[in-house]
Amino acid sequence: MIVANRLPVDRVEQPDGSRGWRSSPGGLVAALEPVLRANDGVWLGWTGGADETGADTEPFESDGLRLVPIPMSSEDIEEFYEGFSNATLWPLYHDLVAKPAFHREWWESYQRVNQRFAERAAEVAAEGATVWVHDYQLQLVPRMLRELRPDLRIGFYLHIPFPPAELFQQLPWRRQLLEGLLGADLVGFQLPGAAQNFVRLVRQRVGHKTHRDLVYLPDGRTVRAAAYPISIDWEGYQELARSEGVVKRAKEIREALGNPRTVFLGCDRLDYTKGIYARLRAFGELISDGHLDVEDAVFVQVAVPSREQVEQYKILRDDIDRLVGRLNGDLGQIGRPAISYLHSSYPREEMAALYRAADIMVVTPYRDGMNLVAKEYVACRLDNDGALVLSEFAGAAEELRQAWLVNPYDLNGMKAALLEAHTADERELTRRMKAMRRTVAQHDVAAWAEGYMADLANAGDHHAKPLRPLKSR
Ligand code: GDG
Repeated sequence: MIVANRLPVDRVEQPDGSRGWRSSPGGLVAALEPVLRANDGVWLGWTGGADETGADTEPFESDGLRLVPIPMSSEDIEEFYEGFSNATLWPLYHDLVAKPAFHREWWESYQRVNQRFAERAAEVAAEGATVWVHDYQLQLVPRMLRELRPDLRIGFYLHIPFPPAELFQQLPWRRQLLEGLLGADLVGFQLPGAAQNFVRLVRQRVGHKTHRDLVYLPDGRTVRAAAYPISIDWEGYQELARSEGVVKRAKEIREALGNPRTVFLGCDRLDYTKGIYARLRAFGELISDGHLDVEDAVFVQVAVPSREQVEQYKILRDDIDRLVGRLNGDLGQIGRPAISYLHSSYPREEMAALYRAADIMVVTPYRDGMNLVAKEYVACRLDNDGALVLSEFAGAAEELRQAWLVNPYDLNGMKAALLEAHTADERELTRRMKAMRRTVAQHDVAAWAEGYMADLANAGDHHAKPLRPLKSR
C-alpha cells in the first residue's frame, strides 16, 4: 500500500458532463505504479478537491490501479495542507529560505489529518501488508498506523531535505514528529546527510540509543535511516526525446524564439526555494554587462503555478512578474525579449521538447531534496551535448558532479558559470554530458524503488515473519 498526500490521479470533467479521473503525470507515479501493479497494491491519498461532507471515501479503480480517497474539508486544506505542510514544514526543511509560521491550530489540524490517513490505512491494509508512507505531509502516520496495526511492515520516504538539528530544533512539536517517523521500520531520505541529521536528532531529542544508521527503541524494535536518492524513468525519457513529435516540436520552439545561438532554460514549480529570481537577475546582468546579447541569447523560464493560496507564493509571483517586466523593458528589443516567461504547466512532451531545445539548463535552487528536472534534462540530451548549470544545494549535485556547480547565493559566481557553460567547446560539453548520462542511466527510478523495497523487506523487527521478495510475488 502506498500512502501519499495526493492520489496519482486528477479529477476531470468528461465531455458528457460526468466526472472522471486522469492519471497525473510525474516521477513518483511513474516510479511507484509498477511496484503497485506487481504487488496487487492500493494507493491511498487525497483527491485534491474540498469535500465538506467527508463522505467521499469509496475506493475506486482508475486504469487498473486501486485507489482509496481521503477526503479533506476546506478547513483541512487551509490548516493542514497550506498551513502546517506548506507554510511551516516546507520552509523549515528548506534551510529557512522563507520564515516558517508556527500556529497551534495548524498543528492540531496536521495531527487530525494524519490520524485520518492512518485510520483509513489500518482499515484497508491486508494482514501483514507492506505500507509505504510518503513525504512531509504525513510524518505522524507511521507511528499512528503502527499503534493500530502492529502486524504491518511500514516504510517512510521523505522527498524533501531533512534539516540540520540547529534548524529542526525550532519546531515546537519536534519530538512528536521524530516519534511519528520512528513508527516506520525504514526511514528513507534523499541524501546520507539527511539520514544522519535524523539519527542525531533522535539521539539528542528523544534519547534513544543509536548506532550508525540504526535506532534502538526501548520496546526492542530497531528503525533504520538511510539514503535512497530518487531518480527518473530513464528509458521513458529516452523514448520521448527520440520521438518524432518531440524532435519536431524542439525545432519549432527554437524557430519561434528567432533561432538564437543560445537558449537558456529554467523550469520549476513557482517556489521560493527554486532560486528563479536570482538566476534571472544573473542572466539580466550578463546582458547589461555586454557579455550576452539579446540578438543571440534568450532565457526561457517556465514557472509552473504552485500553492497559489499561500501568501509567500503570491508575493514571489509578483516579484518575478515585476523583475521579468523590468528586464524585458530595459534589455529587450522588438521581437527579442531577454526573458521568455511562461507561467503555466505543460504536457510531458512539451517539457521534453524544451529540454531538447535548450543549450543550457539552469537549475539553481537554494535548497532542493533532489531536483528531477536536472536529471530529465540529462536524459533528453541524446547527442551528448548541452550544458547543465546546477546548484550545489540540490540533492542532484551529489550525483551530477560534471555539471557546472554553483552557489545560488553568489550572483557573480552564477554569472561566471553561465558564461563558462556558454563558451565551453564541444569536446568539453560532450565529456561532461556523457559522464552525467552514465550516472543517471545506472541509477534510474526503478533502481530507486527496488533498492528501497528490498531494504524495507529486511528492516525492522527481526522476529517478524520475513516478507517475500517483491519480484517473486
Ligand atoms: C519534490 C522535491 C524531489 C514540472 N512542471 C511540469 C512537470 N513537471 C515535473 C518535472 C519533474 C517534476 O514535475 C518536478 O520535480 P522536481 O524534483 O524538479 O521538484 P519538486 O516538484 O519540488 O519535487 C524534489 C522530488 O520531490 C522527487 O522526490 O526531487 O527535490 O522538492 O518531474 O518534469 N511535468 C509536466 N508538466 C509541467 O508543466 N508534465
